[in-house]
Parts: sequence; C-alpha cells; structure tokens
Amino acid sequence: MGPLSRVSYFYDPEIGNYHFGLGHPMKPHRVRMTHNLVVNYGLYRKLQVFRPRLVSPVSMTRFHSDDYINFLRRIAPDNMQEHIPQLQRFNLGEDCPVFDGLFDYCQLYTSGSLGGADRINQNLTDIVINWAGGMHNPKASEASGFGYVNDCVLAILELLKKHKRVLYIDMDLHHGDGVEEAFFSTNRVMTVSFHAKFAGMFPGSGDASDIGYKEGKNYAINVPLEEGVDDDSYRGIFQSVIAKAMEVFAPDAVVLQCGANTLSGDRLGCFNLSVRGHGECVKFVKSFGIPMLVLGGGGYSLRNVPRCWTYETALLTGEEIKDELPFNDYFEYYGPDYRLHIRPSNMSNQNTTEHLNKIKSQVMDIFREIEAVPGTQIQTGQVQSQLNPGFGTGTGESYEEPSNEDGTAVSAVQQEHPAELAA
Ligand code: V1D
Ligand code: CA
Repeated sequence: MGPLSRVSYFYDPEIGNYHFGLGHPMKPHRVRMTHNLVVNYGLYRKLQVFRPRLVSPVSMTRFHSDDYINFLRRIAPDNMQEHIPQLQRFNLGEDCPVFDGLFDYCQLYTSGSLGGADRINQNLTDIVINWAGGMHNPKASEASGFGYVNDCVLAILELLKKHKRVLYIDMDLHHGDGVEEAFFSTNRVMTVSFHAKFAGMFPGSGDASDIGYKEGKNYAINVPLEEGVDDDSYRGIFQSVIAKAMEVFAPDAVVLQCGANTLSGDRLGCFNLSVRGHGECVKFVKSFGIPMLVLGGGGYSLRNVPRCWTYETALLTGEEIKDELPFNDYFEYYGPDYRLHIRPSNMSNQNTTEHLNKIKSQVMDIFREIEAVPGTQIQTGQVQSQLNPGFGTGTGESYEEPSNEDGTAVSAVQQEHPAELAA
C-alpha cells in the first residue's frame, strides 16, 4: 500500500432529491450523477463507502449561532410569510432559497464532512471525499453563496481536536470568505483561496492584501485572478503557492475544497480549466502525503461537474480510468462525445504573465513573514453559544497530543455502507 492509500467516500442517496427551485444554478443532483459515474467506473472497489450518520443541530452551533440554526430547522416554504424579518436577517432569498427539506439537506452535506473529519481524527483513513460538502460562503448567522451551514468550518474545527495545524485550500471560482472569516484571527488554520476577482464578481472579497488579523496575521492567503485562467497559468500559481504554504506552515491535515466552477464553460464561471488541469492540482496536494478531507463546492454545468469529481476520485485512489465514459444512468448528459475529458475553449486569458508574477510575489512576501513553525494558541474570535457553551472557551478547539486517547470526537464510528455501492 502506497502513501495515503486508504480512501473513505461519503455519499447519501437522498442528496440528489433536494431542489433549490426552478432556474437556480445549484443542483444537488450533480452529486448523484457523480456517484453514478464513480460506481460505473468501478471505483467503489478502491473506496470505503459510507452513508453519513446525521450530526445533531447542536454540533452545528460550534460555529453557527443558536438562533440561526433554530431558524433553519423551522423555516419551510409554507411558513415563510410569517418570518419575513428573519429571512432578511439570515439572508435567505434568491441565492439561498427556502425549499422543502432544507434543514435535512444541510444535515446531509454537513454530516459527510464532519463524519469524514472524525475518521481522519481516529486515523481510520488517509483521505476522505465528500462531494456534497464544500459550502464555503455561509457565516455564523448568515446563509450565503447557495450554502446555509458551513461544513468546511465545522470540519476544520473537528480536525483541530487532534491536529495542530490545518491547511484549507479553496479551488472554487469564488472567494472562500466564510472559512477565511471564521479563522481570520488564528494561526492554527491557514486559509488559501484562489478565485476570480473583478468588479461584480461574488462575493467581492479576497484581495491579496487581506492577510488575517492578530494571531492570524499572515495566515490568510488570497490569490485573486482575472477571467480566462487556463491550465498552465492556474497550475503554475497553484503549485508555487501551495508548495510554499506546505513548507512554511507544515500542516498535519489538509481540507481541499474542489469547486468545479473553474472548469471551462461553467454556467456561472469565467475560467477555462480542463478536467485534467483541475485534477492535477488535486494530485499535487495529495503528493505531500498529509491526511486530506476533500470536499465539493460550486460547479454549475451538470455535465462537467461529475466528470471532474469522478476523475478526482480516481486520482485520489491512484486508479487510471479510461476517457470513454462507461454506460451510466445519466449517459445522455455527456453527449455528443461521451468522454471524460473536456476541451477548454479559445477564450482569452486576461491573466498576463506580469499579473501572475505580481500576485505570486505579493503572496510570497506574506509567507516570508511567517515563522517556520507557528505556535499553537488558537483565537477563533467566535461568540460563546448558549446551546454549545464550550465554544470559544477552548473545549471545542483544544489540540490533544497524539498519545492522548481519551476519545473526545463527537460522532460515533461510521458503519461501512455496502448498500450504497449500487448506483
Ligand atoms: F443566477 C442565479 C439564478 C438564481 C439564483 C441565483 C443566481 C446567482 C448567480 N450568481 N447568484 C449568484 C451570486 N449572487 C450574487 C448576488 C447579487 N447579490 C448582491 C449577491 O451575485 C452567488 C454566487 C454563489 C457562488 C457559490 C459558490 O460557487 O461559491 C459555492 N461554493 O460552494 C458552494 C457554492
Ligand atoms: Ca476559491
């Protein structure tokens, strides 16, 4: 067995049944399509497949406020009219609509990420994949960017129980603002986001000069890019920045958000990556041999997201898969070529070599400020929760030395779920 050879994969067959509403770009069905392709490529043979055990609402208040989580539990399409002020306060609306089963959906995607972090904490696996997760925009009391519960933040908090330093890498087209904000003042989490940044681009934050605060100063890294990024320019800047982050931060766990909205032709996108180019970055992160939690994220072209995440599932297991797609339940989506790999377009790349070098040198200047091995003090800056009063007092975030086996993990051991191997 090679390094990082144990790969766990979380999937719930209900995920594809949730619907954000007509015309909304976020389609949980893409996760079902991905799973179907993974199974039809035979990749389940290389994975330990789990159906997530549902986490409690209280466990979400380790980051989110009690009143926000209670509201998400109660709100439904048939009682919305009675809660207009709260809908506005918590930012539910066009981007983050109220739909049937909203809280169940949040629980499903969050449970995969938290269950995965728990498996890594228990050293039961080297890599965990949860394609339903990666909602990086929600804030403590606010839905944002098609996400309601920030599973990335919750999973990082879980990993911090057993790991001294967690590196969060965000490949989504959009800035990972919710995760950055949550850990802006701690040096135990380094956040690195690559994103499109120009006038009108959501969410608008993520300037290279935003670097963190107090203890967290220099531990938030932003790589803003212009339209039309191609494989070569993305790979170049990604590899330089991540190699340096690994060197100076020396993480003992990595969370990789694999938003697929950077692919060429994405409905909300403006980058020009191929599936191979996107996958190469995932492979690069894996090559450091550090336990990894791999999450989904954005991705709005139904035919390309499953291609990308299936290819990356294969890369993470070390399997080669053929370009010709196997027959699967959604075969008609992949015409007319029925191939795994996509051809980028001829759109122009607005990122000149000078621009890329400038951003790279700005980021390298930040890394130079960091001492080689950072301290262990954590400052999350979060308010104390009533439902979960341990938050912010050190209970949730305390790092235990590896020799300590007192089992503070919240969730029970996952049961492998062979029934889910069926597509
Ligand atoms: F096009 C739409 C149709 C229906 C509902 C929403 C949209 C839409 C497209 N783009 N909404 C957006 C972005 N919203 C705005 C709003 C204007 N307001 C001031 C904000 O520009 C939101 C884009 C969300 C991106 C989410 C994500 O890709 O980062 C993601 N990552 O993981 C999961 C999702
Ligand atoms: Ca990003």
